[in-house]
Amino acid sequence: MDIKPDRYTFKNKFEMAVSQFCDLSSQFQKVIAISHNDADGISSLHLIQNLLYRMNLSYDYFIYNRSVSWQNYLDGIFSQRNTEKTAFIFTDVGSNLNELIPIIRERNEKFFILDHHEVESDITLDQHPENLMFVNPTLYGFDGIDHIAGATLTYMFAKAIKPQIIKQGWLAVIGIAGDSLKPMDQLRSYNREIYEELVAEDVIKDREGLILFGGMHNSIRNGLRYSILPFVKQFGGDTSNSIENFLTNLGINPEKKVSKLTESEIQKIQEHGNFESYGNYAILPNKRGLLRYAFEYALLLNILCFKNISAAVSIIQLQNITRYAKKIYYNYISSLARNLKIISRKLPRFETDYAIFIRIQGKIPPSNWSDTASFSTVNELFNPYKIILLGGLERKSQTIKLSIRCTRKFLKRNNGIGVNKLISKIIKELGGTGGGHKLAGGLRLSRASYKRLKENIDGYISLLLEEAQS
Ligand SMILES: [Mn+2]
Repeated sequence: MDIKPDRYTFKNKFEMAVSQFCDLSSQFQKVIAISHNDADGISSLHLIQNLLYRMNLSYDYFIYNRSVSWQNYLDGIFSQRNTEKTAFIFTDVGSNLNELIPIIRERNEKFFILDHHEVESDITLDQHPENLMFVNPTLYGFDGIDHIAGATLTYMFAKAIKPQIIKQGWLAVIGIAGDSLKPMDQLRSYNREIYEELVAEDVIKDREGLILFGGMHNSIRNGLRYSILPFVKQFGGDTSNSIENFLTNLGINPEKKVSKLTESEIQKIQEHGNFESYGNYAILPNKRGLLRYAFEYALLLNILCFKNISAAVSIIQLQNITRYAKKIYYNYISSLARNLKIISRKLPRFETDYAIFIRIQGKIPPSNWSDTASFSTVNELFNPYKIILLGGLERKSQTIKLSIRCTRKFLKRNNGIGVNKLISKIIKELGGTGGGHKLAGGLRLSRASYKRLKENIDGYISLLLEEAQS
């Protein structure tokens, strides 16, 4: 599974893409940027827009949310002129080459794909069509989360063409924060290198302290209440006075900002609150309020991408948060903290050697199932060596709807068998619909199949493990 990244070969391909884009740019009459609908994607898009503006190229942009096939999506964008004077740049999307290559082969436009998602294709690089430049570091052994975010790759590309892009490097840090969900001291490889470069150039500031992601901009009282990374079991989602009392007893003003706490206050909070959460976080000096904090900014963008995509695209240009966005942010974060509290304390579960089933129907609204599942795994609220299946009966369809998650620890222990492989196996054995990637996915099943799944899940996983070994 673990291969050492091949920097040299990756760098070669990367530089080829840069020089090809530069060489051809004088022939481009229009560039169409397509990016992913999340914080990393929106940051990548904004970096590309900055680059194209500096190159005096005219451009359009589109956001792809994977709800339709690439064929359907691009049919709506392609122009009849079909000319090599148009270029497409995909950022943070575009690695589904099984779908994309047959489409690109039929076109005359030039395609540049800069992505860090796992490649879905059996087509080897030397079989790529000539009008495609495909740059994806995961092909060379890099990890698409820890080593290089989509916005990191986009930043490197844009900066190689226009060095002044460094001033926009804060966008890459938002992409990293949104995709990695980790304190900045845990960054590796290119993510780490560009982060250090941006700190050295004063584009961003690196701070060390108590990490309560989701509430870094807030008072310590709200920080403990709304933090979703870590979710602090004793305080998260709490609406009583217990956080105030806890802090006052320690001699700490509950209204003090998380970022202003002293070392000794931080120590006391961790010791008496029974949690450990210390590390580095990024500050964006040109922004105000919540937007100064890279993680919270990224979280806000991720939320807005689902609620209101144009608000997401516009807030990347703003210095300060809007009232509208603030309201959405607090609604989201307070319900997520409440849901994590519910799920970590009360709910009945059915546990096997490999899996934990949790019924949350009636306790948590179905629209929140997916995020609750994700953050419960990231926070390791359950045994990280088991797959989590969270959900219940959906009334209108009378089917069982499940959000399925696993951790990297699970993948590592089980030979790379993760959520997507399990889902395919279940569908093959029991029917149903669904899909996903290694760490996360969703599935719909009949009630009868769900019952059989609970009985047979360990058998399915054992079979997958045997197949992986042979
Ligand atoms: Mn990404």
